[in-house]
Amino acid sequence: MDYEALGEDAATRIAAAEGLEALEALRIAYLGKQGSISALLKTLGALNPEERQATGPAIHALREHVTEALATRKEALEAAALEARLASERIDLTLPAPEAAPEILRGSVHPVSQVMDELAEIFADLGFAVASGPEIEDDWHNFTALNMPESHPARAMHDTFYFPDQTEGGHSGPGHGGDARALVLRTHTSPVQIRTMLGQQPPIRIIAPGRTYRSDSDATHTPMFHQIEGLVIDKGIHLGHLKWTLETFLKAFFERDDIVLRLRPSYFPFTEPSVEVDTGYSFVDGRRVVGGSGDAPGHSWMELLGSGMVHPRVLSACGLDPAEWQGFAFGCGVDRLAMLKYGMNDLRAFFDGDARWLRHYGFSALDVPSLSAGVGSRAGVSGAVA
Ligand code: 2NL
Repeated sequence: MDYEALGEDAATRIAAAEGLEALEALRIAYLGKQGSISALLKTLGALNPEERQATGPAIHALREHVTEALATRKEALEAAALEARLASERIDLTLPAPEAAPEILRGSVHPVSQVMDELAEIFADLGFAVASGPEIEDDWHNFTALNMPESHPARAMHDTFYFPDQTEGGHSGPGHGGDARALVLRTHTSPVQIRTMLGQQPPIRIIAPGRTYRSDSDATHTPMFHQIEGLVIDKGIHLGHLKWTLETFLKAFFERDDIVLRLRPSYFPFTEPSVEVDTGYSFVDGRRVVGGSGDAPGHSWMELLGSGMVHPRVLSACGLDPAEWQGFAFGCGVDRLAMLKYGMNDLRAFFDGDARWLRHYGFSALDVPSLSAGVGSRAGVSGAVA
């Protein structure tokens, strides 16, 4: 028998198989239990050793040839099927979603992004630029320049995520602070302000919104959260400027004229004096609503942000003469501002990526915050996409 011709014939049929099902039928016909090649292999057992030596290798080569042809064709058919699927399931993201598009096709702006845009708009009106910097910081910019030298107790309060040691003979990790090159995930956006002071001459007016990280996780803390800090450096700056700026900012943000602030003495390593800023609020329909004096009937005070006059040591670390330049700084959680304004009660849901939550609390991308139109979304406190 001409096994080679048999093999060629089989290979031709296999290469012409139109689909995976047809291919499988051919595999069974040749190599299945009742297959023609399987039958040939079975005849080998009945042969004497000489005959087996003569025909065995040819039959085995035939099986090899057919097995290989099957594998090659299978790969080609599968690749073609994938190509077809990719082509048919492609979504053209450049097309606008039609009015009746399924909800899932319509994106929305996350409340954190919305609030950051609102803050940028409010502070732009006050002459502040938006500054940004790396989320992976070195120990010097995150701590040392902010008057938190090695072994400063406030370092421990930050629950820092340290990177594994990068340098030979260097060290990093809790208890090894002070190596200026050690890398951390920034615990606040203050290093952005440090970098700004080092990089440009005063007067400086900036806000630094962005992601920050602390090794902390419970109902009110997520390992990643968002902060906004503000910094003003100029001549003759005092606490009065700080209070006016914060009051103006909060009135614009909450879109209310009756915001009342209470400044309490506090402590931060990077400010002196340091003040904690409280605002009055009351409960309306079971929701915390900012406004009024915390001393008014039915009202209380809640802490909203931390601030103070920039510590002379921080100015010096950034090459500024404290006798010539003064400034104020403040810091506050963006996630918390969003919760207060738009009424969410669980911080963790912010970062679950649940599309239903995003549909409920998200904002239309076309609804850009502007002071003239009202800095909040037109969707207002309901926060829903229009
Ligand atoms: C808070 C308190 C604060 C600052 C942040 C700051 C930055 C520089 C110099 C001085 Cl470069 N201060 N930032 C000042 C006081 C308070 O944040 O409770 N944040 C969530």
